[in-house]
Amino acid sequence: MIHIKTEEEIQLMRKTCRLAAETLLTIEPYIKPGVTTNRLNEICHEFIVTNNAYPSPLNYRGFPKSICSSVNEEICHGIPSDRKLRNGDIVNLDITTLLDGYHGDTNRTFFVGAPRAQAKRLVEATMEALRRGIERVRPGARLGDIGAAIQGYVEPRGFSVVREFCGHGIGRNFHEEPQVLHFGKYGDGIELKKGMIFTIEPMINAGGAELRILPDKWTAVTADRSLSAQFEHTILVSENGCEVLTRLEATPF
Ligand code: EYF
Ligand code: CO
Ligand code: CO
Repeated sequence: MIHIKTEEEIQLMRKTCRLAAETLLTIEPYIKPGVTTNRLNEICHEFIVTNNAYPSPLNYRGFPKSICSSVNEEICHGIPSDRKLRNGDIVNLDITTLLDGYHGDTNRTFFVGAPRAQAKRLVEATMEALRRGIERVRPGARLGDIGAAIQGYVEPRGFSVVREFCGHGIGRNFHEEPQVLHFGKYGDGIELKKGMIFTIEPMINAGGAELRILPDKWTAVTADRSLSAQFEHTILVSENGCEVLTRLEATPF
């Protein structure tokens, strides 16, 4: 069952989503060659708990850290570690906050130092794919419209859409119905209704779509070890369109 949020719940979702977005903004200046992903995890953890919230990934289904950090060929659910980021890497930081009983979820892929041309193309295409998915969200549209817009943008550019992970409803639970696929056909799937809240979080690979899970049992990587990028927002279906709850005025996307 898809939960339609009340006005009171929407207010609480706005607060937790703003905090998740502010965490991403706060961490950005620390993303430099030489920093470890453990240090980025610590800074995000401190910021979240200082704001009276809890980092939702920590202990979620046994996940050991407060954020996910996925570098280069890592698609998602990378575990922060003592790995030092290097000039030319790309790193996705995925932040989810639990504030006053509600979860807000957002992520973005950052350049570490100077990006290589292929990484820049992939990251910019992934950001644009999310923007095109969001553009489809309004009452009366279908879930398939979102996936079709994303797939239709990235595949002609030679990139591929990861199939195994999807966006999700969110609210009192980190993961709720519906599942939001990042591929599909226009007109397919359930109809979007005012008051639904879900994430869109396309994972786009520079090579093939296939993935492997590393022996740590969490980290998904591209099977061909090509680069992978991701961006995520939490979205409210509003009267005439949508409200991107994790977008800040200061954030360029
Ligand atoms: C097979 C986890 C469970 N799952 C999802 C648990 O929606 C997310 N990000 O946008 C999201 C974040 C995390 C997450 C962090 C930990 N988990 C990971 C991998 C497999 C799995 O169960
Ligand atoms: Co996320
Ligand atoms: Co998510």
